[in-house]
Amino acid sequence: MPPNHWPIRFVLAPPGRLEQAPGNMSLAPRALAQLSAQVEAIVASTPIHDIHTHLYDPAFGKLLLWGIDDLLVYHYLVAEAFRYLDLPFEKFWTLDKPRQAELIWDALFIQHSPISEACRGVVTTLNALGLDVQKRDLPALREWFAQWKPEDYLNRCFELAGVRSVCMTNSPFDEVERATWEAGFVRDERFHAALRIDPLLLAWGDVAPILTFWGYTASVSVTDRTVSQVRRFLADWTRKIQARYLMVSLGPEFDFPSASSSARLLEKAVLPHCREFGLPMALMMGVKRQVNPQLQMAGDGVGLSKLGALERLCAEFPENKFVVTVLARENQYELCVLARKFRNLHVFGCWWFTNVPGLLDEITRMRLELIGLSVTPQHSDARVLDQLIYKWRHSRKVIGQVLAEKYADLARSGWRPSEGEIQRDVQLLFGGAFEQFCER
Ligand code: FIX
Ligand code: ZN
Repeated sequence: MPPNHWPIRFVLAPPGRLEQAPGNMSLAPRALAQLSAQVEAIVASTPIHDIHTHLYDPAFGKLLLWGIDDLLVYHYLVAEAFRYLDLPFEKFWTLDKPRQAELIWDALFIQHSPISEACRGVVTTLNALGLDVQKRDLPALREWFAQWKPEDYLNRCFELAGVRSVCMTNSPFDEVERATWEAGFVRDERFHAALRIDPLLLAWGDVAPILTFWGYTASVSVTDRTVSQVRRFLADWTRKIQARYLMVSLGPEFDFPSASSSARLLEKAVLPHCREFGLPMALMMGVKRQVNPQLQMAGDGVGLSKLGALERLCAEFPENKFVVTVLARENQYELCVLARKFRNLHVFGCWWFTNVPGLLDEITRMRLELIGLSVTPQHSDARVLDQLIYKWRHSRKVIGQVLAEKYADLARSGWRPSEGEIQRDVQLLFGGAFEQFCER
């Protein structure tokens, strides 16, 4: 059930009341300020469908992370804390979660001001929840969180973030997650499923015997029989979880066409499966996994993707839909240009290291200028429920400012958007364009 009210209510200026400067078509500064306030208010209050998160339906129990300790041990903060900590990596990983959280709190919030985006996010979140961050009192914060029941807290976070629904990341290769799907449960309709298939495409040599063990007899060489077994596996899991799309993250080395098992399985099994079920294939391109394995989940980096591979996929498989984000800043422009060429390509999100205000501003601006409203400028990638609050508050702010400038430019050219038109456009940016793309 979506929350029945949103945290921020605005009184919007009635449409058609923007003032024109006398004697020409340009708007008076007061009218421009009014327009900008109207746009930012609509952006701040439009409910969001968050198309990629690592959050779980509450039925998954402990897999749904929330609370101060989980906020603090977020891998973005682990990487930042090690900039200051002298502790050996191995020692850190032997500590329990509360102790790790204390070390991170001390390094990033007490010994230094929490300036970085991920640190500021914790502060924004606590502040939005009504906690006094000024006290810098971790035990008091822990006590406050301990009073909550997960289901009430879930509603509170969705409400404060203005999120109507989220897409999970669901891996049949995760033993804990798999057991819950196998056992069955009553779905919370706010949580949509996405079938994540990284191991299948990226570690086929290890996965073939696992599929065989699960009853899908597959060999390491990509034979016709193997392809049909992989398709049967994908079909079973797509139905079981009611997947809205399939998804993989790819390293900079990914190429297409290629003799690699990734490229061959994608072409022969995954894309035909997506066509059969009418589902998009999401590609998250440009992650260099485990650049520093000592950092564990915090140890992944970035590399430049070969977008020629994506160009060929879009061109050769017009019946497939691709939903794509790229991690490298240097790939963003090429991706936008590709989206102008291929309507089976939907661009989404400022992923991970690009989810910082400066890059979100730059990338959102470029996307709006090149592909208009046929884009999903942001997803949260939240791993901890409470992060929905800051990730969306911060993103809404930047997206609102960029959009307000774009409407102001239009208004200066004589095109004044009505309130309804702005609402329609913002709904597209916050999940509507993605939903329309999926239905095409
Ligand atoms: O591959 C992904 O979905 C990434 O988002 C994650 O692997 C990454 O750890 C992350 O949380 C980035 O925001
Ligand atoms: Zn992710």
